[in-house]
Amino acid sequence: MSDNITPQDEKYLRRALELAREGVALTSPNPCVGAVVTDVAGKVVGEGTHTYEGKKHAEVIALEKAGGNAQGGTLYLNLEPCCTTGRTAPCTDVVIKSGVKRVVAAMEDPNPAVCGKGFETLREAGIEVAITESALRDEARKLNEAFAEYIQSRRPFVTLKTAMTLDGKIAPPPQEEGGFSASDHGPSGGWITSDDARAHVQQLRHASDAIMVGVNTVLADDPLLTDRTGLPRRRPLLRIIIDSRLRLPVDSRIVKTAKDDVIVFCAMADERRRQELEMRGIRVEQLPLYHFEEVNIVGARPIKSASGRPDMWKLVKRLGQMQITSLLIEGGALINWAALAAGIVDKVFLYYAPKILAGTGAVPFASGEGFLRMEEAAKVRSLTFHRFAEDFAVEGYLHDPYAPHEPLAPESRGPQLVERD
Ligand code: AOF
Ligand code: ZN
Repeated sequence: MSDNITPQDEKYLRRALELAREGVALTSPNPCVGAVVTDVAGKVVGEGTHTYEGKKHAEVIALEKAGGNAQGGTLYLNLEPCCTTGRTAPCTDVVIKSGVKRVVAAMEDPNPAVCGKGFETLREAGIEVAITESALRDEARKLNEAFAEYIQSRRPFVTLKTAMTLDGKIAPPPQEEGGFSASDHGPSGGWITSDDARAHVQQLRHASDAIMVGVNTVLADDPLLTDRTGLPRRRPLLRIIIDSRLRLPVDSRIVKTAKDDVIVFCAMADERRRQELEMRGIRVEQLPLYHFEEVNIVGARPIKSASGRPDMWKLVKRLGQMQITSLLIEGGALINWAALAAGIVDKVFLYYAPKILAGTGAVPFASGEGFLRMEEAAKVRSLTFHRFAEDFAVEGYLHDPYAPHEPLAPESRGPQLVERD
């Protein structure tokens, strides 16, 4: 798009991206945006980071700080300036009035209302616009991938996170029934991955609006599912339990620590159980079941075995209504399969410890029927490898959040639904 980007431009763009990152967990449902303004001599005269509560967009904050010094200068941004009126007036007006002669950005705004029109407005006003093609563009796109999904489809960007052994087991064979012993010692079978890998999971939680597990995970591990980074966040991490028959124990750590941040999705709400949970500040919602017979999607073949399970598409739609832009699924095996089978997973973050559990009794990464033919397997693209002490992780995409897509149309997610007899 633009090759007239100097090393100095890259330096200030990098700074804008750094400022944008300071907004993680403070901007949702808006994007993370950072801005830097330099004067005619190339000296920094203003910086800004957007936060949802602060309302003002990053470029407006930075230009206000720069004042008259912006005249003839350059504005650096990780995201295209908006040209629309939302909670604030169009930023393009403010940019034009500021007198900057150049705008350097890392990417287009995926918001269909902006999407190139912001740059166009600036060009029409005689401002030079440069968009980087360097690795900074990829970094910028990754930073706002949840926003990209949400603003186009009004549903959250879904990341499936699992820690497992090299042979794909998430736990040793389950222990006998008998309730959990609430402990701080980690999951029933012991931690799989190292402290370093688990600290990284906290970063994923920090950057997410919601976290979700199946009730079996609560029964087995009694997790807290909180963001323990200690970093500020605008809204508490919403803790979601998929619990068809409301088996969530009232003495679980999740229930005991609930503060308007726990929601249980059930299929059949036993009135007494519902009241027990609601009395403890937990929201209980009924989630429609997926009915094999009712599905009639052209081009996609529904999964018979998913019939009678919570409808994952209705779930993400509901979360979208709650302005949840990102959802982290943390297991277990049944939920992982339900999410993969439904095709709601956008990205996987799979942590591997150099251990082998073996055995048919150990819990696999995803249970259920699985995809029965190699050509049906979920394809994971654009892989990134991470190293955490002796562990490693693979990050990869099942769907591209930047690909233009229809709002909430499962049929546009590809043939991940497979008919079986
Ligand atoms: C932000 N912060 O720094 C920039 C944004 O409702 P509004 O007025 O806050 O507008 C939100 C839209 O503005 C958002 O969807 C995105 O397209 C654009 N840019 N948003 O929250 C910012 N630059
Ligand atoms: Zn704006």
